[in-house]
Amino acid sequence: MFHKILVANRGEIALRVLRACREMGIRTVIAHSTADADSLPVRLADESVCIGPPEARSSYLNIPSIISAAAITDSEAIHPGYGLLSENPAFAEICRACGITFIGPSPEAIRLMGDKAQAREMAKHAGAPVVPGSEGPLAGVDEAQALADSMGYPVIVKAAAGGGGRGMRIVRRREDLARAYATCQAEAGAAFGSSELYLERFVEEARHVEVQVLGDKNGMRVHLGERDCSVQRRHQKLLEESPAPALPPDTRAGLYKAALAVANAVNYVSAGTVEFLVNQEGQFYFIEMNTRIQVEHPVTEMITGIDIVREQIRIATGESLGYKQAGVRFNGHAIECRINAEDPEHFVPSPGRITTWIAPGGPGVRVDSHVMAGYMVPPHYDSLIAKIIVHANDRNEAIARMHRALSETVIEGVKTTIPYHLKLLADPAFVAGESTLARLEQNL
Ligand code: MV4
Repeated sequence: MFHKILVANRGEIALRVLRACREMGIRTVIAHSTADADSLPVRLADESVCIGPPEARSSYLNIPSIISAAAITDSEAIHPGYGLLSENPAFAEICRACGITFIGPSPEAIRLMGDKAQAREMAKHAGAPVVPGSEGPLAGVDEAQALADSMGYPVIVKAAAGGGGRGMRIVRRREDLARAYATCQAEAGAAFGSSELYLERFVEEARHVEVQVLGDKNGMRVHLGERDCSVQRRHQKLLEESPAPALPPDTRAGLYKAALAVANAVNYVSAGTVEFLVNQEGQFYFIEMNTRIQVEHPVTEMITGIDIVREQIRIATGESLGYKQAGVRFNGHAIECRINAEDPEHFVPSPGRITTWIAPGGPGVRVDSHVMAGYMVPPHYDSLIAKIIVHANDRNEAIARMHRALSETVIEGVKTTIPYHLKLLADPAFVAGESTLARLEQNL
């Protein structure tokens, strides 16, 4: 087992990784920016190294600084958390070249899945259903036009280097395709340094359902069930739950089989998430694979009792999973609400000082947060300040428990998304388990 791990992240996920290390008897180092010098993760880590100014580009994304911090502290491994450098194949390669273990999948798997057009081909060959669409990247607008005409509208044009909702355009009419193609191409080139595009039939009223997988270095792979993440706004997830409500049993079984087929096809090691769209008929389609720990991992931990961060660390050292699929048991229902320092109506960031912080507690409530009273929410990073996760026997009990937990939470000094969540939990369509991607954006 590792003796010392460097955490190359901030906020609640940095704290989450530190907690796993503590329980495993592993010493910790946190690499942090000047803006986070007084943060809880810095206080709780055994050692800390300041790696640069507030702007992520100069600190949390500064590879030479982070590698130097690992070298001077004798850290054997780096946990990248989510976002930042977590899905950067060059960073994983540099770690490898420097003799530091990157806690995550291989650079090859990250690179392959980072090219969404290639990932789609990969999934198709592995036998996972994909949305009807282009084969690999599009050669040009003429190919896009011909394909869309033959498949029918609406279609969605996506950047191969995008993902997570970035760099995509829905096209509902033939006459809008050429323009959408051109803007998408220009945006992709500017944002990702690659203007490759691919095209899919647009799946209307879909649900976003993802399957958590774990793979060890001996080729053992299991799934940890699914999460429904259909409650989103502008591609930002707001609430996630497991199991997915109202999923037909054969759809669920098909999702698990497809997710494992994709993971097996790339010899996937560590924790990963295979994303699908599920339509109103229960048909499902692979869309992307995320090669990192995800924000919403706690809902899976609550229903399986498996500490996913601990598993990532164990797997990185070469340990075997030590259980088979039948050894993974699912219990009850879990819901996570993301609490952002944002205006709940318009979702614009609301940075500033938190004057009052009363966290919820009691049976079945988990709070993952780096926040405390007096904490200054910096304007430089994403606005997630807490994740409130509840676990209960069934979905209705979990909804009631979440309502109770949010009602006892007091956060003053910044605006938060709590009022949005309280409204959502009382929404009849949500309670009925009928939330789909588009509908919620319209209704709430
Ligand atoms: C789609 C789709 C419908 N059809 N692909 C956006 C995030 C990324 N992971 C995939 N995304 C989508 N891909 C096809 N072929 C719908 C989404 C989607 C979405 C679309 C419109 C409005 C909100 C959305 C939220 C999540 C996903």
